[in-house]
Amino acid sequence: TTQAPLDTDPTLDRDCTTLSRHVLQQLKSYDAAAQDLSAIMNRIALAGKLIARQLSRAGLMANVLGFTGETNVQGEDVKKMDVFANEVFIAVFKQSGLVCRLASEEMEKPYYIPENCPIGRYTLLYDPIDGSSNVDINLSVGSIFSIRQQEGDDLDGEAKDLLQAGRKQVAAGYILYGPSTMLVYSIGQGVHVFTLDPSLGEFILSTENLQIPTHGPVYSVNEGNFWEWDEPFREFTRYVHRHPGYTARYSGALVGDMHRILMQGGVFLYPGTVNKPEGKLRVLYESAPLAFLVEQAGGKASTGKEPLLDVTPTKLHARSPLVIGSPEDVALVESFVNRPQPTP
Ligand code: P6P
Repeated sequence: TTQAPLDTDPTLDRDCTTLSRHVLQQLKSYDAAAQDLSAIMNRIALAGKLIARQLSRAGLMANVLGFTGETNVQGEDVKKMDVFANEVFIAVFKQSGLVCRLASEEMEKPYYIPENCPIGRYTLLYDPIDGSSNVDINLSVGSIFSIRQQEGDDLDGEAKDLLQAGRKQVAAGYILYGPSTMLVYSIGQGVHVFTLDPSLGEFILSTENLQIPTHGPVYSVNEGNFWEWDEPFREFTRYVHRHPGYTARYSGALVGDMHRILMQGGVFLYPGTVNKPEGKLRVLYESAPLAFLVEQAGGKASTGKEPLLDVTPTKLHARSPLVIGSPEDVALVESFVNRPQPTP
């Protein structure tokens, strides 16, 4: 991990690395593909700034807090902020000519941008506001994004070409709306953290080549579901209860819980349950982008049984169990899952 010099103070006109410049530096190229990716990351940063601004005023504006009264394709109650954030991503990409489709948790089918968008452009998969129930109690929430190369012409509108394993992602990351707004991304060359400087309206590089600790003290899981889990996950939880080196942290919002694990080490789990063996988190725009990022930071991500990035979803909103974080801690969870189970 390379901590950007603390004296990087833009007002002193020192060398502050912006996101678009960083992407081009990473790619060591200024060709069209590099320019496109840099421009896409810039658009994502713009979406993040617009969402951060709306969140900062949530308590003061009627159309930000609370529910819309509708339910989304997942059957979940839709928050006003979910709708706003989803529309922000569409708006910032609509005229960009950079992406051909956007697919999100809030839309049953992808949003198409047919004009000036030849085959071979990009597709954006995203969760516009993950953990939106935290908005009403002023706790951290996040946006998660995954960028893929569009393949095929998808005439039937079923977006089957999106049903690819996570290893095919071109870029992925998240925006964390916390005490400060941070954008964490990777284009396959390490993980880099940008902090929004509101006085500049720019995301400035704050940590380059972030590496997750090989082991950490945090385990992050909703133990309220304990009795619905398969036995191996219960066994893992009993193990950490008995070992003083672990501490439980769980905010109910994936991005904040994931960022803690990335910075301090440990493991986040959302196991399957008896009623929902595939778990709750969606592969394409929650687990896979985070798995891409964590592997780039030297961590691991799996379903408990197989690497998460090898999972090929069968439908747009497919879910999978998730075990993600420090390599040693993910391996510990997997050791419980892969133990020979006593025959019933
Ligand atoms: P539970 C938020 O709804 C979310 O999708 C993730 O952000 C979070 O990790 C998870 O669900 C929380 O789910 O069942 O623990 O409330």
